Amino acid sequence: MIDDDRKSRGTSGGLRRAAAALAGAVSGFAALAVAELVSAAVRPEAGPVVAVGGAVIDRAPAGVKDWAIRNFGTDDKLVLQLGILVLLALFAMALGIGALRFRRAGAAGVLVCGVIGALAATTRPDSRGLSDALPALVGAGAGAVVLHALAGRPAPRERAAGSIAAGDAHEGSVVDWDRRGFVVAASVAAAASAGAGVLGRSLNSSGHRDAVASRGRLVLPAPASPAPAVPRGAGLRIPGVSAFVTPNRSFYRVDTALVVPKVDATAWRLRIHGKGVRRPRTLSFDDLLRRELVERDITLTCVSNEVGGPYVGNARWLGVHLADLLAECGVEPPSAGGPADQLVARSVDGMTLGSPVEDVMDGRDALLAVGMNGEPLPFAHGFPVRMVVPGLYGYVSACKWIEDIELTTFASYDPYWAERGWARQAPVKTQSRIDTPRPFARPRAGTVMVAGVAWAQRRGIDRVEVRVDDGPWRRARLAAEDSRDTWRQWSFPWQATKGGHTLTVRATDRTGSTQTERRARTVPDGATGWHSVVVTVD
Ligand SMILES: Nc1nc2c(c(=O)[nH]1)N[C@H]1C(S)=C(S)[C@@H](COP(=O)(O)O)O[C@H]1N2
Ligand SMILES: [Mo]
Repeated sequence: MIDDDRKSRGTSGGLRRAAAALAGAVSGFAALAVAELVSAAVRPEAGPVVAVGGAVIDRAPAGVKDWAIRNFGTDDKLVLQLGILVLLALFAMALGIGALRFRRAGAAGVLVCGVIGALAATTRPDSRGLSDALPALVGAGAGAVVLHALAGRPAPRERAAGSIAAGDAHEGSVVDWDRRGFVVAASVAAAASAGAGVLGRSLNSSGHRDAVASRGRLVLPAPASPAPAVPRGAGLRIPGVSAFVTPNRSFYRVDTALVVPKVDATAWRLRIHGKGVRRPRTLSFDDLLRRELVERDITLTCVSNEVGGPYVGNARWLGVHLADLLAECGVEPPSAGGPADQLVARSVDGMTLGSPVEDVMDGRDALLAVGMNGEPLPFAHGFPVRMVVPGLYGYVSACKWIEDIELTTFASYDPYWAERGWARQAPVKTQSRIDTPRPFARPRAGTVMVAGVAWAQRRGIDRVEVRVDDGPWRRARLAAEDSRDTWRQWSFPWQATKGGHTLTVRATDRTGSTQTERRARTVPDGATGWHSVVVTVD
């Protein structure tokens, strides 16, 4: 009898705690759903998960971006958002259990979360002010009300009726709480939240309708200066080698945007101003399209690309020469006496990237690009306009969703990544990569094609060499060169013998300098070292 009694007591206490955790989870869900709905009225980027995620990214020191990219690749943002949701869910459940004892404290805890979300939203670089605090605050208010209401439910019914002395109604008491009332209230709250969340989601995406329509309508003008045809033989027909032109859908993506900005091209403006800009200008998208368009093949590389890594791609860009536009605004490079040595590009999401004015104006094809591989820029790659500067890593040049160009100096302003420990100036380093065979492949003995890509934008690739184990360096066959600013494919027919082997590659650029063997991390200005692949020949 005693045992039975204990058992029923334990079960009832466990059930109450489970119900309380559920109440917490439902109130957290309600808070997020209402926040989503309010963010549709304010702007999607002010939603608390996006804002907190963005704030985490902003505050992550040098190396953390790298670590995230290394471990999660392009899924890093998904992982971050899921992490925030899991933490929130756990915290909400803990608040629910806490509310069993201290009903007000539970609700207060939800409000504290709201304040954190509001602070994150209003301190993001793209914040539009106090209105950005609304989604988190209103959401938390709704969550607090739901928790307060639900936390009253698992109370013993008899206590309210006064039939049991207060002292007996402690947790674990065998008296039953109002289960049905709780289940009904929790279900209603969850269903209402789901409704609010779905409505918020759909409003948020329809807010992007104008942007999507402006991209859909866009017909890119023909270039006045088309890209020279890619020479025959620039792309080797060797299975496993990266395509010479990287298709847009497989082009790597690296940015801090948790929500891809969707900009309406018809409302887009670009402002050019700052030190030494004698004739500041603001351009519309049509202003840009009316200019002479050039088309160029340019290989873009991320500073976070490890030796052998995937963050490099080659595309055919369509755009206007940035140097011409700057010259029209009266900008002169430092070598001609101009006072500004740094060009800071700012995106609609508040990202800042700084390039040397000298590089942008030295005659290279520094572009304000509107097209990528024959179509308007995809949203993820910067629609409607982005910068592309051959020879500079993306983080110091390739501003996506650009809306502002300010001429300034390196001494007076640090853009986003420079503030986080990355180099202020970062030309692309000469690199090469083995695409095939893949690491740990098991090719058959005989002729095995070793092949891959090498790049040294602005300088061009002069030579690629391959070494088997500790043998001599031997020249690989170079595919035809498209331009100095594009990567170059190479191949090496290897007479493979049975056993384990290490294949290593190195490139030499046209300045005569050979890719260094010295291993360097990606922070602060790009990885160095030789790429090697270990295979077992059967
Ligand atoms: N607005 C914005 N532009 C940005 C970034 C960013 O985070 N935000 N990342 C830069 C970095 S680090 C790189 S390598 C390139 C990558 O361009 P992609 O995503 O089109 O490949 O974009 C650059 N432009
Ligand atoms: Mo990058």
